[in-house]
Amino acid sequence: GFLLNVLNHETFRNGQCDTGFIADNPSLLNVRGGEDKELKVLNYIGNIVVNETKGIKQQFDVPRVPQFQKDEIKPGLKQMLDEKGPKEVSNWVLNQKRLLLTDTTMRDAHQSLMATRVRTIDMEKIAPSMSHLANDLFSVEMWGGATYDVSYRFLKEDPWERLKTLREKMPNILFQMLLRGANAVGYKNYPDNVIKEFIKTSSKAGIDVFRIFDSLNWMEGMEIAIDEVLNQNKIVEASICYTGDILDETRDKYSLKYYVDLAKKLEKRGAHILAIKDMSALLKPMAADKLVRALKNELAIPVHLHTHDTSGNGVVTVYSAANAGVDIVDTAFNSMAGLTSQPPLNSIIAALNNSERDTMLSLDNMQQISDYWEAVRPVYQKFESGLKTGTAEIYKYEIPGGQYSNLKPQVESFGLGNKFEEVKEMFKTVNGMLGDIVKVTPSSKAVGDMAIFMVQNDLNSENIYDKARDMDFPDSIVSYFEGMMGQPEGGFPEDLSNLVLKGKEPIKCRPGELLPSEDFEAIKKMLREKHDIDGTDEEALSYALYPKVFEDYLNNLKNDGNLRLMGSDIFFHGLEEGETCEVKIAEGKKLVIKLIEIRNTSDDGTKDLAFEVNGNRRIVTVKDKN
Ligand code: 3PY
Ligand code: ZN
Repeated sequence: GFLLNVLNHETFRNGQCDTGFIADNPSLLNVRGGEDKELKVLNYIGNIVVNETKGIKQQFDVPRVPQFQKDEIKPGLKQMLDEKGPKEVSNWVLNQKRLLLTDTTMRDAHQSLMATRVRTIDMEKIAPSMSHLANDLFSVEMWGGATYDVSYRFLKEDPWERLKTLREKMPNILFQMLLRGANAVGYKNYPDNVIKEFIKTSSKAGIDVFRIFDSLNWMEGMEIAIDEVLNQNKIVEASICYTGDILDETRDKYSLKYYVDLAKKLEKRGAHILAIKDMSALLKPMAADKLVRALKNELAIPVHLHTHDTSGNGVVTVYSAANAGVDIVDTAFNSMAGLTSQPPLNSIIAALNNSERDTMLSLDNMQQISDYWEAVRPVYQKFESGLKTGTAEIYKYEIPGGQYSNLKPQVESFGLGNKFEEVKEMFKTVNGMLGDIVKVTPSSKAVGDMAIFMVQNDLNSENIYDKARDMDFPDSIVSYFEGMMGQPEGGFPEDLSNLVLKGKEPIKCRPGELLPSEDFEAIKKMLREKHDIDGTDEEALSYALYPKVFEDYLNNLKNDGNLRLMGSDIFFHGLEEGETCEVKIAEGKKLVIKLIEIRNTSDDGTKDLAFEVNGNRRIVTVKDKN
């Protein structure tokens, strides 16, 4: 086995093998070669124990999966959509008196609370219960936004597998995703054929409702996506991204009229539902009343409110919108709600009981699902932002919920850990320098990157024009000024544009018109030859969207094996001495693993760990990186 491993190794076949080769590739010592899933699992756990937890582990409760009567799954809105099409669903929504709810727990809630780290395994366990107990939800938002990238990059799992697994286990509820218009699920514009292929393939895999937005509220940035969702006969939920404050008459760039005009354009273009996307929780309760009434007056399609609870005013905003006639609102199960996440689903159900907008959802059923997530959440503690209360400062800073939980670690990663306050202040300053723009992925990332850059280099809105003349700006802000994120309301400020672009001309058209089409057949061929995978539509798309992230993921799979069925407590926290766990390595295949002993570090900087696996003793040697 060992020799075969060596002979088959790419480096060896390429003739680049030297004496350090085997030491650098300890996986070659897996006597059962690539098939030794068992050793891969032990290596993975060993590395977490030695290099992250040092063997210290908090105990976690086992989340209780709610019970339900195992009767037939009731057909839901998903069946209505499949049988009768999107218009019928949108008309049905308009005819409801009750307030309809979307649950965002599997997407925005964890994106905004714990940096998007929730793994598929924790979602799929609760999915059948959702299908039985929560089938009166309007939809479940469970895909898109940052989940696609994070899934590959940090969780080492396949987002397509997540989508298809959940689809199978929740066949009656509408699946909703967040699509960043021409930026798809990425941070830059992609060629038109990538956007179309992405929508086609994700429709096939199970997405029903596409919430489409443009990070600058630029109509042209949404059109390709809208047309393709229409083409697929799925629900187009087109968004107006809310910024500023329509109640503040001194700040009139984003007025009520601005939003209503954009909403009417989107309806005319074919939207089945209009989303108010309040990504930064800036929509105050009275503003929600004003905006929803105006939209309900002017539009013939349902209005779906998306907001966050960062300010602590989220429930009041939802209540106010409900009172003004909003059709659907985004919420998250209580244990995953509040702060930078969505307002709390269970509380809203209770608040509206026996009122005209009674949601008709069962509080008892919903409580059981909330309890499940409450037990899941502590495993992800290390990804939480530390924010403990709502903050009214969000009205000043205008930082999106999904960005807030990421900005702090991002600031820390630049060695500016003590300067989070300065960076937030600078975020506001940069927004002013850009002429007050809509800030949501990716424009919000450009503002955040620029803020960090300015704090890092002691720049301010005055000295920058002189001091930064010869500096290279962050890629995202360069791309913003090049026009590669689209055109902002009111255009680009000239001085800053000249400073950042250093003479380069920005584009005025849609970036998609300039970007050459992606050659999917060539990508598939490359993937088959280089990585020995099937080269499916999904894989080709992942490469087209995130070439490096996807190839790193594929290479990681070869080294670590597929760990997606490993429980998250083990995946993130390993084991402690004496602890036993079960690890599923494939459907129906389980390892019972006990960590017997962590031995001292040897002179060569490695540590031996003694395990017992299904009754057999195994020693694993791990490099101690400390
Ligand atoms: C995303 O684009 O991921 C967002 O959640 C924006 O609000
Ligand atoms: Zn959001």
